[in-house]
Amino acid sequence: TKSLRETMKEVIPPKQEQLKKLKVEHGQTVVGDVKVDNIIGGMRGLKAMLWEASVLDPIEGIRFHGLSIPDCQKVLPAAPAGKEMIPESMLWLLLTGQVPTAEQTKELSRELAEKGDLPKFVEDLVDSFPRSLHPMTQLGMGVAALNHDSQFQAAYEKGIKKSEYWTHTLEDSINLIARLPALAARIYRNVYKPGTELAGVQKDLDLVGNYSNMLGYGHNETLTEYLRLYIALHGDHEGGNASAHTAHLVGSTLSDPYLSYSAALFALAGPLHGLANQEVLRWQLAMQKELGDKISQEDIKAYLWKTLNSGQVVPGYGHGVLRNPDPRFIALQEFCDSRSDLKSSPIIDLVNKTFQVAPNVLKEHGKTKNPYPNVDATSGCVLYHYGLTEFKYYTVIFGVSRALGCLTQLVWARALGLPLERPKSLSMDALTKIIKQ
Ligand code: FAM
Repeated sequence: TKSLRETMKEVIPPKQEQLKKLKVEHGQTVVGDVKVDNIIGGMRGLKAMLWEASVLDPIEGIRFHGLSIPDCQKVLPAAPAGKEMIPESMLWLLLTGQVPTAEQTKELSRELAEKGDLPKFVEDLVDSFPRSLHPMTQLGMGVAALNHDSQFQAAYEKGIKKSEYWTHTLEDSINLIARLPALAARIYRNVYKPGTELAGVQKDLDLVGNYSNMLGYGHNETLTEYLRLYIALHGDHEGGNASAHTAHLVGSTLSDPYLSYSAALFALAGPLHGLANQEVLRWQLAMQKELGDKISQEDIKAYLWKTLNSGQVVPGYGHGVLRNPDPRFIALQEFCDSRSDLKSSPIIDLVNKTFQVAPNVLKEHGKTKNPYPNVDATSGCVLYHYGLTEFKYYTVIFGVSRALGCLTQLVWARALGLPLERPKSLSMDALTKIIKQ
């Protein structure tokens, strides 16, 4: 069977040809207009970025190299004793556009475990942070510090050909993904369980098997399986979202993958993006506390209106692109439905009940373009159910996941020789001048 590197060497030349052809034959073809609304509206809907691994359809949701989430759940290999697709098989798909075999997936798991230990100075750095420093700040700083060992940076300093950039970018990306569980678990231990022992990386476990074990949940196979699904599902969501776009922008300066992904993590840390999952749980628990045990649809409706009337957003609802319930939300709901303990969990029940009411309330409210749940409407609840109740940590798990897509695109950006990103900005006066012309 072919290795990941051999597969990449095969799939890159046809893509380079495709890009060359696009440039030569269609370089001047118009694919859309730029409206003033796009410029002042956060560039919504503007087709202005190349992103190979996934495309987001407003109705169908995300597709990874053409495969929908249910497709991926059918074909992507699971952990040896598990059923859910694992991040390794998703990473292989994102990078190569091909579905890996069980053997290829296992080999990637083995490689990641082999490379999973943190350098001592990063352990010391993370241990020196105050416990009160937000876990996302710690993660971003830890990832940036890992660039001490960047192969790309070392090779660039020595002087390498542009055509070789991608190989070093790939090595850095694999090393970074391998080290994320140990880094993220160390942050969890330091902040929430200080003084307890931290398990080491086990060479025979898959990436999330190790992560769950280091978090102290290795004994809980359902939670470990959930984390596998969650981390595989969140791996990529097109290029325009804030974290992916940040990684791409920073990477386009030829910053190494560690620095690029560190920057992406700080975008993920914003409440309108990755921090939403912590907000959802806080909000649902406050609802539970206020409304008590027997909550009716009318109660939920009134609570939703109270949130909206106080000028706040309903966390976990709405999306920059999606205009339907997020298929990632559906996949996580199905996971819960298939396990009796989760099905009867009060917090998961409340998420379900909210889903039955919220879209109509949001439609009536009339502001959001998408009244349906996004993935964050449910993602934290299973963690909460199994005792991983530290909300502030949830975005870190998202951050372990999103590395798959952001780093894949960095490899492709280097393989395709994409240039420095540099859009044109305008002042309002300059814009007005153009309008008057
Ligand atoms: N509750 C109340 N109002 C909402 C809303 C919600 N869930 N979602 C959007 N709106 C409002 C929005 O604030 C805006 O109001 P103003 O015109 O007064 O500024 C209006 O509806 C139009 O917004 P939109 O075009 O529908 O959404 P955007 O593309 O601007 O924003 C989100 C998208 C996700 C930031 C937005 O829907 C939101 O704030 N949702 C709640 C937070 C959340 O769940 N974020 C998670 C996103 C997730 F996918 C992720 O990145 N992890």
